[in-house]
Amino acid sequence: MKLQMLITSNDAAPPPADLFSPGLPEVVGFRVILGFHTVYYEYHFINTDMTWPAAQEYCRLHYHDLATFTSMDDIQRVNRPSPYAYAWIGLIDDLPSWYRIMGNESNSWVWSATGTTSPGGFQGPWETGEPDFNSANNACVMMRNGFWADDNCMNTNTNYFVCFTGSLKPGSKEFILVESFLSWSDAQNYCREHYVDLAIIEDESDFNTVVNLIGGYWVWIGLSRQPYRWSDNRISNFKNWIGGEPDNKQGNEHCVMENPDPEHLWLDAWCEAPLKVICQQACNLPVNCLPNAPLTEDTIIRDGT
Ligand SMILES: [Ca+2]
Ligand SMILES: [Ca+2]
Repeated sequence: MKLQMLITSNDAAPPPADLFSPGLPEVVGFRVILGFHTVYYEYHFINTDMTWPAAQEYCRLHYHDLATFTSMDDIQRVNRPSPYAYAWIGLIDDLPSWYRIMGNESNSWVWSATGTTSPGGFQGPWETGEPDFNSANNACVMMRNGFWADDNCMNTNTNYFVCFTGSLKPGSKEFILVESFLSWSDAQNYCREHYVDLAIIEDESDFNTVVNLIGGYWVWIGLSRQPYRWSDNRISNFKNWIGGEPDNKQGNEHCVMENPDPEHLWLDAWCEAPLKVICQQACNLPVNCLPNAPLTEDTIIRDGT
């Protein structure tokens, strides 16, 4: 929220006049970039034990948010006490955005054919205990016995799968059962090459058609997700996991902490564990940040879609 206010307040300058000169033909749907905005972030190590939700609340109240790290350089910028214990960072596999819900967060379920959730929020019935993000690698969805379950996306895990052809218009899709064992990604490639994509199931009609088609087979459908997102919703694929992590070992490890080793490698852990915290503060210009604060920067492109 603070970041939004900060961007808006810094964007008070009018856009270049030539972009909005009277008499220019209106271009519908054209994307107009209004300006670039560089945001700097300083990190603050909080030497107090808190759960992850309490840490998020604390950082949002006193700073900007929990820390986002986009590089090793960012990680090395934090001034940490010595010695110190594990500390929460802003990365979370946010349960309310994917557990039996078709949410719109960056770690929610999306359909392969559209890259988005179901337009009407439709989801099939999940098996008891599913989805469970088992072993921190269950992020692709299969159907079996009329229910959905998340399963291992790795190449060694193969199943039959269902493609579709036709259009996305309700009632126009035709589903095809492919009786070959492929991983979820290979099945996606196959469907895109020979049909349209892996099956997208957007309503009861689609669902019942697929149930009747597959009988007792276990099949991949086109649903998957990218686990983890940053508390401040910045997009970064940078990860710094320690070997063997994340593992969601207890089935409840949805929050991410760094360990005290020199590389500050990451582990997934139970969100209610009391740990130290790393917050971040956003500031407009380096001179607005605290003196001697370790800084990182991110460029925000604000557009006028
Ligand atoms: Ca599972
Ligand atoms: Ca773990």
